[in-house]
Amino acid sequence: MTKYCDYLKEVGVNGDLFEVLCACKNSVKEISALVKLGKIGKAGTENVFGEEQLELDVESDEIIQKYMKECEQVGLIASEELPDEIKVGDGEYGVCYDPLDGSSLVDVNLAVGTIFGVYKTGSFVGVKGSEQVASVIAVYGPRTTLLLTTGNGVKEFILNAENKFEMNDKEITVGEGKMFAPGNLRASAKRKDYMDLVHYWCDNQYTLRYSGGMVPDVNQILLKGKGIFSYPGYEDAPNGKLRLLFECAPMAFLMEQAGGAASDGRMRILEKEVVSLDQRTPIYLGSKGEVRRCEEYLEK
Ligand code: P6P
Repeated sequence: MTKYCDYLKEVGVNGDLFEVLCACKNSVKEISALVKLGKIGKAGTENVFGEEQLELDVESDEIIQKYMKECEQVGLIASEELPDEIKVGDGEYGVCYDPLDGSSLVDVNLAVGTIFGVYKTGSFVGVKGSEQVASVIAVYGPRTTLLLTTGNGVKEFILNAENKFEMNDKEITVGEGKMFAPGNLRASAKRKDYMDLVHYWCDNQYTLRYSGGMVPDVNQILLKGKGIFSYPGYEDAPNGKLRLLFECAPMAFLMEQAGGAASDGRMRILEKEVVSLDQRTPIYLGSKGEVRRCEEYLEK
């Protein structure tokens, strides 16, 4: 079985980027153990979005910060849990991350994840998702897995009994199929266009697969090779809830590398410029046909 580091070398990822992606991988191993055994209480603090932080949010962020600061190839980090980007060294790589997306699902024992976007940049403000050189998501479920792209397609790695990530040889591509993950369903009460789209999926007997955790929900679409994840905005939150830099751009890179698509309803997620770290965006992510359907129904 091919190990994570061996795969990176096989696809020509070596030197500085290799070290950065090993730092991401090593932080995931520690967070995996934390999720299984860590405390699930409240931290008594809020993140920059005004969301109450759990101890797991803070501790998983601290784990990633530790590995990024130890990696001399990383010069800049930005975390969904921190107010600003932080210069951590002279490295040429910037790593933005959501340390534990969906952390509130841990106390009901549902899967959660970590999201990394890797850029060669001196600031995240002004970048576009298309400038990412790598994207990694980790899923903490019955197993701990990684999905990685460096622009050479998408590969899954599974944490084994020896605490090593082994590659799954399965080809990861996304085509058409009847599976939907309709986020922000409450918006359909105020948006007839979203209600009409949900009715289309229901009338055509699509299989509902929505957990409330973006990482496992999108991971499922990638591994099942079909489906659509939607999270529109509505009057209370015109751009929705999901963050362009920390969630949507890394997911969009993975989805496009698997042959799918990612749109805000009008344009590619990867073409959207990051104007602020806390920028939100509607997102429609999945097979090309389903993303096109969302664009036709929703963002006229
Ligand atoms: P809602 C988790 O809090 C998250 O950021 C994503 O992982 C998930 O897709 C979304 O929010 C869920 O939002 O509105 O369904 O609670």
